[in-house]
Amino acid sequence: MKYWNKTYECMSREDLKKLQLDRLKSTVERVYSHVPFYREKLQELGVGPEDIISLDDVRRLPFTYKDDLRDNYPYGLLAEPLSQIVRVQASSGTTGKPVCDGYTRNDLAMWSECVARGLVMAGADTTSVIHNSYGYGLFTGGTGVHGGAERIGCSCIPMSSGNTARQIMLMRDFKATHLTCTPSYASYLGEAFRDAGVDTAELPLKAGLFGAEPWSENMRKAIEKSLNIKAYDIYGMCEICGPGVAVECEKQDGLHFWEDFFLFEIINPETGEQLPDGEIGELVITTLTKEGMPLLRYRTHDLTYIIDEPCECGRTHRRIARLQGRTDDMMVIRGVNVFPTQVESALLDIGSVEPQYQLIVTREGKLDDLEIKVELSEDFNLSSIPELEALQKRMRDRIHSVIGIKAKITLVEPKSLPRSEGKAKRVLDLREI
Ligand code: DLL
Repeated sequence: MKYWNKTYECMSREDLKKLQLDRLKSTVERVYSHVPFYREKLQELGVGPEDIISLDDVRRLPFTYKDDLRDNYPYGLLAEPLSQIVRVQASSGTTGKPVCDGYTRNDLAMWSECVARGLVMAGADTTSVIHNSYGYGLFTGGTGVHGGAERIGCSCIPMSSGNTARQIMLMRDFKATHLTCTPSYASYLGEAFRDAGVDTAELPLKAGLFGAEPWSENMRKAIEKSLNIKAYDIYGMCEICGPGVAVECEKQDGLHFWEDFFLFEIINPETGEQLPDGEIGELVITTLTKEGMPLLRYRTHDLTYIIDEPCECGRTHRRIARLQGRTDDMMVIRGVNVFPTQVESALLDIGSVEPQYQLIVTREGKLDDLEIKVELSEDFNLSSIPELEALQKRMRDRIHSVIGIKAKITLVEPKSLPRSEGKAKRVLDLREI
């Protein structure tokens, strides 16, 4: 088994917890003395740094919400003067003011350590060529993977997103061994290779690290097949550092989150109460070493659960399950909670379609309607009406049994839905509520 940093990745649980407690105490001290926003919040709750005696005391700390970051935009939550901040990045939101983060030199070192651990789990070493198609810019995908790849000493190709024809040419020419991009773009690249008549089995490409948006296990299978690689899940967000907060190991059974740098809790999003391991809820993250913008109990809105079982890979850091969606991208249709990934999984299970779909929600009077547009595979016999109708029926039935809603299934021609180069936009909610 290969590790990037075995001492830390395989540290005993006991030592890891001690380290976490020390780091939690210094984080609380740091924000108490350097960030007026936190000092006020802590004072309101009557909690001081001296009250952190065990890891359970994290529950006494205040939550931090995305709106707190917006209200203190851009530098209000920094715990260091700008002279110590060496980089500022922002979330990928396209409207309004972004949510941003400022990193010190040590923060960037922590971040590249997280990504390096992940890249090594996906088989990377100094001989690897990382074709990095995450966007470079304010979005953390490009620079985040880049930092980890350079840390290891891989050859990193800073492609960024866009210009798909050029991407596939350079992947071949530069002999990429690893691809990093969103899962939706990976699936588009698979299609582009096929259209260009390239047999992906002949490429040196071995693995990919895909994240920044929710994706299903069936999407993983589709990408692994079309690109002939192993596809790993990588998770993170700008407010914490960027990609690498949690990454899958070679067992591909949950994402290890780096407990020497972060404290994870799962809470009931309604009540704020902590939930036991194994129960699904909202992920809340406290940073343990961050200097630039340390965060206490950051409400991610992402839904998952903690897997507290030893992993065969030998790493002692616990895992979270594949992200199930966000509390805010859950659609409520006719009172039923629906996540786009549930629909994705059901559609791909049936086959004969591409991992390209769109959910359109409308409201007629008081009733919601869900239309699912899904693209047929090129090898499907488009001229056979009975086959098309049978496929439509199978999909309608499957969707009904998975989400409990009778959706209208519209099968569309191959390549007719818009492709995404970054985070895919799968839902069009046209209801005026
Ligand atoms: O998406 C950072 C990133 C870049 C992660 C590249 C992985 C790879 P933001 O733009 O701040 O940062 O968006 C963060 O994206 O709260 C999740 O809702 C979602 N997300 C990120 N990774 C995954 C994943 C980057 N693996 C938000 N699965 C997060 C599901 C993900 N959702």
